[in-house]
Amino acid sequence: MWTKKDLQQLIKEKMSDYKFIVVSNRQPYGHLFKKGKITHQRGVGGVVTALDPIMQACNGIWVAYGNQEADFLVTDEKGRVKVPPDNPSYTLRRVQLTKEEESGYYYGFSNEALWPLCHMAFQRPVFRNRNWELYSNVNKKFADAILDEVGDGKAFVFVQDFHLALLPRYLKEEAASRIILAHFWHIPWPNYETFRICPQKHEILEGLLANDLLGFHIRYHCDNFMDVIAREMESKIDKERFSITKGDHTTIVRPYPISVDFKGISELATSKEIDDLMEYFKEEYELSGKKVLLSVDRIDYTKGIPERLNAIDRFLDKYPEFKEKFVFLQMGQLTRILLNKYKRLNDRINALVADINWKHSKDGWEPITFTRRHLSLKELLALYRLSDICIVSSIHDGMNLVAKEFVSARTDKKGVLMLSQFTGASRELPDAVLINPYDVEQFSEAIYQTFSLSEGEKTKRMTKMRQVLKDNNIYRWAGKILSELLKFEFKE
Ligand code: GDG
Repeated sequence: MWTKKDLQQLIKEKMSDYKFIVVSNRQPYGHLFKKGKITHQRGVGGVVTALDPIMQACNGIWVAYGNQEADFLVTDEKGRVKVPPDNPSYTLRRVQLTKEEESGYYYGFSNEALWPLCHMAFQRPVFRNRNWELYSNVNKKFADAILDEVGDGKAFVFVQDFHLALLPRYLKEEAASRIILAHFWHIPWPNYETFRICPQKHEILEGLLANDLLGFHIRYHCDNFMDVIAREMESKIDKERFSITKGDHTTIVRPYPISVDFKGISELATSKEIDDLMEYFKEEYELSGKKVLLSVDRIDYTKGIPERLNAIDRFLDKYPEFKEKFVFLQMGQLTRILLNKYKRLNDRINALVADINWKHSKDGWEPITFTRRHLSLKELLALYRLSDICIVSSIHDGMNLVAKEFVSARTDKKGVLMLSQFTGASRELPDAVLINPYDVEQFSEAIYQTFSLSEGEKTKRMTKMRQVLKDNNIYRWAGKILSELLKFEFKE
């Protein structure tokens, strides 16, 4: 089993002669104002959890977009600041973007073009030339910052996600012999029929083929990528090694299912503070004596929120005897709200919740409680622990970490996970109750069946899922990628 220590050891032993640079859109720490004073906040999510300890162990450099209000008040003239702020041990180099750059690169090309293109969620991608220009410029800005950090030395660079598809090529064009590159694509990779509509498809593929190692969550996304390359690019594909050679450069393509800090979550979830928070939520949401169904997502059209609400509606149509017996808590954080599609989705969810609650309400009881706010990690864990059923109904999701966090938090081996078959996580967690969010009949029947599972069956399923996540934790994800990356040798 991989641990935080194993990872730190690996990096210390093998990386000492070289620089190690992580690149992502989102930064591991942000600086902001609170009551007039500058304070800091740690980024959430698996990538920060896994890579922050590595960076601390190897004195690395993390390059990311500085998007918080006080970010550049604490850096040097190059945008550098030592982090973690409470125990400085590595360098965060912030890239500064103008409002226009943020709009075109982040909201525009990343989230209006690539996000819907890769998710195949029946949302039409929008390709605007100006957004593409800004996406390319920002990728160059990231490349300049990295090249400045590499200087005359040699570096292993680990790039995150779809915001930075062109970056690998820009780096290799300038310093091919001094940089070894891995890139992890956190969202699905679509099939050829879908990808071919992208006007900038060749530039994107060329960008990604500059990597030495390219990772996706699951084999299916690797297969899709290889197939797109076979049809779009002049290259040599080795299906046994899972590699692509274009010119004199070879890229290895591999699946690495991302995960969560199973041990860390398990321990935190059983603390006294979480018990107190559970009591607080039970009172706040009037949960006593009722079964609790829970969903936690960013409000995004890929997460299948309307589909889930419709399934609850259908379930109550068919089984009205469940009225007053449960509460469905939908926790949702607003994201990308500047984009019209997200505004419309939010309006649609509000309307659906109002309609369904009106239709099924009884003696002051309403089936859905919709809360739109950011939760602290501890609040999140308390909600995972107090719920009977956690529903993840994405219509497409690279992995889905909510599902894995829920299982990790259930040290009591109780609770049932209902999981969309279109999430990467469903490949590793067949003991969840699998659902098709497009099929309202199947989905609503699955809710009924989940209510009827025996305690023994629930424990059996949860025990199996916990074993899977214990072995396949976030440190394994990072360890596997970095071990592979370290096999590459610098060209003389
Ligand atoms: C992308 C891919 C892939 C949510 N609300 C709160 C909160 N969260 C946290 C969850 C979870 C994370 O956000 C969401 O992760 P997901 O994996 O579910 O989804 P995406 O954001 O779409 O992530 C996805 C992932 O990248 C990693 O590769 O799994 O498929 O789409 O950790 O807990 N956390 C807190 N408060 C909230 O209110 N603290």
